[in-house]
Amino acid sequence: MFGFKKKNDAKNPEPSSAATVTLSERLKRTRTGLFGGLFSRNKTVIDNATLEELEDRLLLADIGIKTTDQVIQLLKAESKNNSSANPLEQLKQVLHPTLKKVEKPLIIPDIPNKPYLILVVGVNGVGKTTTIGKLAKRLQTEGKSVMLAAGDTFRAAAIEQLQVWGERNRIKVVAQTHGSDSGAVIFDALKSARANNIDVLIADTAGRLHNKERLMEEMKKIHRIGTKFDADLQSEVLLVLDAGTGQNALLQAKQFNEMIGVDGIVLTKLDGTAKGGIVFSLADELNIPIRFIGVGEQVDDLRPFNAAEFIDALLVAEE
Ligand SMILES: Nc1nc2c(ncn2[C@@H]2O[C@H](COP(=O)(O)OP(=O)(O)OP(=O)(O)O)[C@@H](O)[C@H]2O)c(=O)[nH]1
Ligand SMILES: [Mg+2]
Repeated sequence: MFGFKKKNDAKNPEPSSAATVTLSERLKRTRTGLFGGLFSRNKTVIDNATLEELEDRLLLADIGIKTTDQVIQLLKAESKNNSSANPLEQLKQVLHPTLKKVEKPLIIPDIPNKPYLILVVGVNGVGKTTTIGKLAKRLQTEGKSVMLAAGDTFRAAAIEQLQVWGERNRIKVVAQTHGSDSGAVIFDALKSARANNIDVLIADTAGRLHNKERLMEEMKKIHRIGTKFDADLQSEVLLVLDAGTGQNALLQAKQFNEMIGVDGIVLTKLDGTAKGGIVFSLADELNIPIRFIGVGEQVDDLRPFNAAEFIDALLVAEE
């Protein structure tokens, strides 16, 4: 009904390269944790026992109480109204609207006052710098010129880590020394990007400072840099969240959103966790666009978030 594509991942041999690995394989832990053993191909009705089991699993996968209740209620109503429908399809249809409303891809506008600034924020270790590397490559592939700003001046190896991604993608990285003012680095990079007519400047930021309050203060300061440089500068605050941290990710999203306003989310490490259900909580509670998902450490492992594809990858009928 929503154009869900058929996936036959169960029959495929273990693929080797990122391009050939289906999303369903990458989401295996979340998928089996959520729905494994529940929906066989010949199942025609969702009975009460299945509903109870499903409810437990949705909660365990960090889908959140609110979304879980909604799903269970809707599913009960659906199965009453249309008992001959395929339960798997019913569940897909119930889950789809929640994710669809946050399916809003990152589109870089064609603007005269370049660069478009992407400020990448998030707590330490969530995958900011890696996401920047992947995103830079993706934007280059789309024909955009890209520059990076090494705004994480706090962690010792952060600048070098970004420079490695810069070399890999052959793009300039504007950096100063460890410990220098992060806002000044980003301001410098904005000047350089404008002088060189660069389409997109992606700025890395620190995930850890002396304490959480300092981090938020620093984020607010950095956030003002863009408008200080140019009051009409167009930008995106991109929050990176580690799916494996479950409900903590939701909490971080709320904090960053209150503090500086978040335009888009990248949910990383969905390949290594059973807590991928957090995507539903995020969508339901915050309604912030989910731009990308991270499903691995390689450069091609950043995928635009697509609700139907995501649900399709999670709900695969078993023999
Ligand atoms: N499996 C997997 N690993 C990822 C993904 N994204 C990032 N990582 C890994 O997570 C680790 C931390 O990534 P970084 O990019 O350094 O995280 P960060 O947010 O910049 O960390 P700080 O600079 O310390 O704040 C690295 O080992 C990455 O390779 C992903 O989607 N899947
Ligand atoms: Mg980093």
